[in-house]
Amino acid sequence: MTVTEEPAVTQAPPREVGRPRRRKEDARLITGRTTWTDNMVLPGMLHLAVVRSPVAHARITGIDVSAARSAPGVVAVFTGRDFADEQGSIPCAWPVTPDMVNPGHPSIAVETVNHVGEAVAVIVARSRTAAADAVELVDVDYDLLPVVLDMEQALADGADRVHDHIGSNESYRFVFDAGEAGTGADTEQAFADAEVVVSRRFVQQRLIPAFMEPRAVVVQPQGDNYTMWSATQVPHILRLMLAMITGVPEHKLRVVAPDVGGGFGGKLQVTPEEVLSLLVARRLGKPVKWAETRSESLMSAHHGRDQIQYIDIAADREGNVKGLRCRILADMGAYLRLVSPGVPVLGAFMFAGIYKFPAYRFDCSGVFTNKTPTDAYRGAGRPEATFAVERIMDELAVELGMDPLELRRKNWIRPEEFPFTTVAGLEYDSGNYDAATQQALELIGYDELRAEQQRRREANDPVQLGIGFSTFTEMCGLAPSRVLGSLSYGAGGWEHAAIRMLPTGKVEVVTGSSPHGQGHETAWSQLVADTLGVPFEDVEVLHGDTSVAPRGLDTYGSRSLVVGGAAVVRAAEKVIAKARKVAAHLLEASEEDLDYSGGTFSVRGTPGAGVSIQEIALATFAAHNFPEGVEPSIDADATFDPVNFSFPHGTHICAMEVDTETGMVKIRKYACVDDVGTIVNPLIVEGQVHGGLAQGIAQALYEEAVYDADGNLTTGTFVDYLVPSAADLPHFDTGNTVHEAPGNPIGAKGVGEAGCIASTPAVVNAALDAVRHLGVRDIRMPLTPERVWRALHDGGDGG
Ligand code: MCN
Repeated sequence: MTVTEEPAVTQAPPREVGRPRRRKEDARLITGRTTWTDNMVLPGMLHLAVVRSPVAHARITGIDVSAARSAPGVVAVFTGRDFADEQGSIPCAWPVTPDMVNPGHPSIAVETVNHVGEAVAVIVARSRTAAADAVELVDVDYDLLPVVLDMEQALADGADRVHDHIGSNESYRFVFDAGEAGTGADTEQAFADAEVVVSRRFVQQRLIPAFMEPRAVVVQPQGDNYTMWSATQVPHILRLMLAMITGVPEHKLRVVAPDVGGGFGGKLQVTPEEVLSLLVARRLGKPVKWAETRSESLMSAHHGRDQIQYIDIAADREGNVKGLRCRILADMGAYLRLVSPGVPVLGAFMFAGIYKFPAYRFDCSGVFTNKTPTDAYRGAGRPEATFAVERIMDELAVELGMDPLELRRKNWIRPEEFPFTTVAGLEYDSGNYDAATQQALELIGYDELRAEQQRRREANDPVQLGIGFSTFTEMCGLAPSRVLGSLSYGAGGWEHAAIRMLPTGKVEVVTGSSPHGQGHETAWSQLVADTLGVPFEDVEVLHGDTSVAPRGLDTYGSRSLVVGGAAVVRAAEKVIAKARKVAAHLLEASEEDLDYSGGTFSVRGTPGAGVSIQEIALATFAAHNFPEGVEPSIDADATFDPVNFSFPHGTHICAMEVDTETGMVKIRKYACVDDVGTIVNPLIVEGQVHGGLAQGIAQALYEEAVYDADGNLTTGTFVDYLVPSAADLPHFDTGNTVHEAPGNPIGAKGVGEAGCIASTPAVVNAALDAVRHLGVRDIRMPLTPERVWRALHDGGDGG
C-alpha cells in the first residue's frame, strides 16, 4: 500500500443515483441461468404432493390412504392426524384488535375442511409424477356442512358458521373514529349538518396475485439442523414463524430465498405447504421438495382484495368536503394468514386520500367465509382505500354538477401545508398535487380529449369517450416500528444492512431486504457506489439467506428502498467513519482535517496527499500499519427504523372508449405522473410503475376470482382468470415530479405499489365518464363487455 503523492481520485465519479442503469440481475433472471427453488435437486430427495379438499366445508369422517401407500414409488402418506401433535396451528396472523378471534389454522386439516383446496393428506414419493398419481388414490369421506360465501349473509343473525367453535363469522371489528381519536370533528354531526350526502356501495372483487413462478419448497435435514429453500418474499419472517409453529429451534433452521420469480404480496406468507414440508422432512429425515402446479397456485396460494365498501361522503353545495364514513366488510376467507387482518387496517388510514376531510370514521369487520384465505396483494389495503375515495369524489362531483378535477383541487392539501396531519392521524411528508396534475394533463392532451368527448356526445356516436382521474397518495415504506406495532400488536418495521470492504477494495453489501423482481442488487449498488465513491461494478449485494443476511424484515409494502436502502446508506456512512480513522493515521493528519470525495480521503489544504478507501481496505487486511484501538476491518452494520412512513403521490388520467353497442372498453390513452421523491434508478422506477399499472388496470377490466354456489373456484386456470399480457395494455405516458421524503437519508419514497394503487379508479372513473349521460350510475369491476352492456341496457351496475 502506498500513500499517493497525487490525490488518487481528483474528480468524483459520475453520480449513480438518478442513473438509468440496466439491472445487474436481469441476465440471469431472464435467461433462467440461476437457482429457482424448483430447479434444485438434492441426493435422495423425495417429492411431496398435496391431496386437497374438493369441497368447501365438511367434516372429515374417514380417509383411506391404503391404495396410495402401496402405489409405485410412494414412500409415505400422511394425514392431519399423523401430525396432530406437532403441526401446531399457524398462529402468526398479527392481531389488529385485542379481541380479534383467530380460529387457528392447521397446515393440514384434521377434523374439518373449510375451503376448497385445503390440504387433507400429503403423499411422499420418489418422483413428482409418482406423488401426483397417488393423489388420485386417496379416498376421503366428507360429511358436508353448510357453505358460507357471502359476507353480508355471514354477518346476519342466525347465519351458518365457518368455524363452529367460535361464536360468529366476524373475526374482528376495527373502528377508527377521528372524533374519538382527537384527529377530527364528530363524524355523525358532520353528516347531520351536511348540505349534500352521497352514498355508494362498492365491491372490491377478489383477486389472485398470480406471480410468475409458482410456489416451491425444498427442505434438507442434516441431523437436527434444517435448511429450507423457498420461493418466498419473507425468508426472515418465515424462519421465525416456522420455529414458533414446529418447535424447530430458530438457530437450527436456515431459510434461503434463492431467486424468486415474483410475489406481488402473494409470497408474503407462511404457507401450510412450507410447514408441511418441514414436518415431513423432520419425520423422515430425508430431503423433500414440494412444487405447486399453476392450478394449485390459483386455488390455494392466498388471494387478495375482496371487500364490500359502504362509503358516505358529506359536503356543502360549494364542494367543500365535510366528512367521510366507511363501513367495510373484508373477506378473510376460511382462516387468518400472516397479514389477512392487517390488510384492511392498513387501508383504514388512507381512505381520506389527499383531501382535507374534517371528519372521518372507518369501521371494518373481518369476515370468515368458506373460501381461500385472503392476504396481501400489491398495495394491500391501499388500492381498496384509494378506489373508494377516488370513486366517491367523482360521484360527489356529479351530484354537485362540478368538474371532478375542480372538486379535487378545492379539497386537496396545498404544497405549503406540508407536513400535513390528516384526519386519520397520519403526517403526510411532502408533495405538490397541483404540479403532478398539471404535468399529467399536458401528457395526456386533456383539452383535446374533452373536445373529442363533446363531439362524440353530440353526434350520439356509438363509441363514447370518457376521462377518469385518480389523484392519489399512499403510505409506504412499511416501518416505522412504533406505528406498526401500535396498529398490529407486535409487528416491527426496521431493516438491517451490513457492508464489508474486502481486501482488494471490492464491497460486499448484505441486506435484510429480499427482492423477488425489484432490482435491489442494482439500486443498492448505485447507493453504495455513490456513498462510498467506489465503482458500481465493485459492489456485490447479498440477500435472501438467513445464514448470509441473518437480520432482516424482508420485502413488501414498498419498504425496501426507503427502509432497507436507507440502512445500506447508513452502513456506508459508518464504513467511511471507520476508514477515516485509518486514513488519518496513514496520512498523519487529524480526522477533522480530512475531506472525503470520490472514494478518496485528502488532507484539506495539503494538495497531493490522499488515500483511497480501497487502499485502506488492503491496509486493513495487512494490518501492519494501523492505528491503535481500531479493529482491523472496514465494515459496519446499520439498522434503520424511520420515524414516519413515506407518502408517494401522483395523478393518473385514463381516457377510455366505450362501445355502447357491444360493451367493449378500450383505453385510448393513459398518462401518469408519480412523485416518488428522489429516484435512485429511473429505469427500475418506470418498470415498477408499468407493472403496477398492468395489475391495477387488470383489476378494473379483467381479473376476478369467482366462486360458484358450492364454494368451487370457477376461475382456477389462466383460461378463466384473465391476467392481461403486454398486448392487452395501452402505451403508458409516464412522468415524475420530485419532492424528497424528509424521513430517510435518500429522500426517496417507495414505488413498488404506486401504479397498482392509483390506476384502478382512474380506469373505472373514465368508463363511467363516457356513459354516465346515458343513465349509467356504476359498473362493477371487472368491466367485462357483458357488465358494461348490462349497465347500459338493464340499469344497475351490470354485476
Ligand atoms: N426505486 C427507485 N427510486 C425510488 C423508489 C424505488 O429507484 N424513489 C427502486 C428501488 O430501488 C427498487 C424498486 O424501485 O429497486 C422498488 O422499490 P420499493 O418501492 O422500495 O419496493 P420494494 O423493493 O419494497 O418492493 C416491494 C413492492 C411490492 S410491495 C410489490 S407487491 C411488488 C413490487 O414491489 N411486487 C413485485 N414490485 C414487484 N416487481 C416485480 N418484478 N415482482 C414483484 O413480485
